[in-house]
Formats: sequence, structure tokens, C-alpha cells
Amino acid sequence: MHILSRAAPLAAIATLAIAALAWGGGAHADPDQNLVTIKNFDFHPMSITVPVGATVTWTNKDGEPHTVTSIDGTFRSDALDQDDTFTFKFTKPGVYKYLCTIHPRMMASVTVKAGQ
Ligand SMILES: [Cu+2]
Repeated sequence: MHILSRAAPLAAIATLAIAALAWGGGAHADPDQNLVTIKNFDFHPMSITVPVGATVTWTNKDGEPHTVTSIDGTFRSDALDQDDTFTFKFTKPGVYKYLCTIHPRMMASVTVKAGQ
């Protein structure tokens, strides 16, 4: 009992550390949960890396409309109102830069890697 009572706080600290790492590792989130949030006129995260075949879902949390528009024309959403989503499946490796055509300073990217 004495050993357990000393070990428990260490275990709790280790659990918190792991949770903190998981929280900060947005680019390594669950492969089925490639989520980008549009909030305060920015994309979060601004860069995300996914394997070929992954689907990315954007959700607009702003009251203003935004679009998700790739520079090279690979994908293009309609204007997304608040809580609207846009989903795109990436079938080819590459770096896909995109922006909001309504607010072109809003720029971000999706990196698609082969063989993951
Ligand atoms: Cu916008």
C-alpha cells in the first residue's frame, strides 16, 4: 500500500504527459479524423499531413462564410456558412495549398504522403 500510494502520483503525471503529447500532435490524429476547423479567419491546423486515400473534413465555426479552395484546382468548396462542412478524399501524394477565396490571406496546406 505504501508503494502504491507513492507510485500513483507518478502514474498520473505520466498519463497527463501522454495526454499532452496527444493533444499537441494534431498532425498525427486518428487517421479517420482528419479535421480542419475554420475559426477566427484561420484554418486550424494550418498544415496537416495525411496518407494517400485519407479524407479531410473542414468545418466552418465562424459566423462569416469561408471557402476551401485549392490553388491548383484539385478541390473547391462552396461558400461554407457557420457549421457547414466540406470533405475531400486525397488520392494522390503531394502538397495541396489552399485558401479561402473570400479572404485570400487565409492560406493553409494539406500534405498527402504515399505508403503510410
Ligand atoms: Cu474566408
